[in-house]
Amino acid sequence: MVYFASDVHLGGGDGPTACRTERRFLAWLDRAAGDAEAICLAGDIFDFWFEAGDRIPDGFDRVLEKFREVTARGIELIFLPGNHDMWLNGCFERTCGMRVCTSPQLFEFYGKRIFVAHGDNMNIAGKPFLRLLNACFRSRNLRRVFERAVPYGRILQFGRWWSAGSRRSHGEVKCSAAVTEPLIDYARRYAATHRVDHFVFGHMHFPRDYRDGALHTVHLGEWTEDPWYAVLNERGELTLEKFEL
Ligand SMILES: [Mn+2]
Repeated sequence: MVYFASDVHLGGGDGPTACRTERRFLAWLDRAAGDAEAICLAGDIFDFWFEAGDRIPDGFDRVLEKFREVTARGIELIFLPGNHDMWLNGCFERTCGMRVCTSPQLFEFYGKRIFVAHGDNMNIAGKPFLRLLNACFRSRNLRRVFERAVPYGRILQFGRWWSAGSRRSHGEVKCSAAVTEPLIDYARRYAATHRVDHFVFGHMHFPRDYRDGALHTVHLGEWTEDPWYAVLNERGELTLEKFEL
């Protein structure tokens, strides 16, 4: 089996919410590890993650320990950064044995081709402001300047504030399946020139299993509300499921 989750937003929300999300995520990883060949984490696993040198945000020891446990069992653990956790510096590979993919990926499992992307920068070709913002966010040089100019504690403080605001604004517009349409359009165009059996996207915080002819897109939900995930079975069928503890 291959499992997919995104938008867990660990550390997000108020104290009790963050505790519940962590508890669910650890339990889900345990359950998935029972029969997983691979587990693919498609971004925004953390509400805010920023590594500066070898400094990492505190409060995630249990999660990192669980990642180590999973990879020690020989399960491939793949991480595709999202817009809340793209500032990596090797911790996940070095200390947890994970594989990090910084761009959308086309995986092959059980003879099926699965396109996985967080989904935050897919349809920005005609949007200059978003392109600029995206380039700034991902620029190594700007990040280095920022790291030198701002104490690490302040970066985390700022990031947590920004993440909370970003989640709130997301929350206000997410109530309809329409938010997933741009990603479905992207998938349709991509599938016109590539063989893909299933698409898996995160980012929109709206769980949806969409089929149109041969096109199949699965949109993962957001975990501070309900823990949605997708699973690919050995027959190559991909389904969207809700995790029940
Ligand atoms: Mn998210």
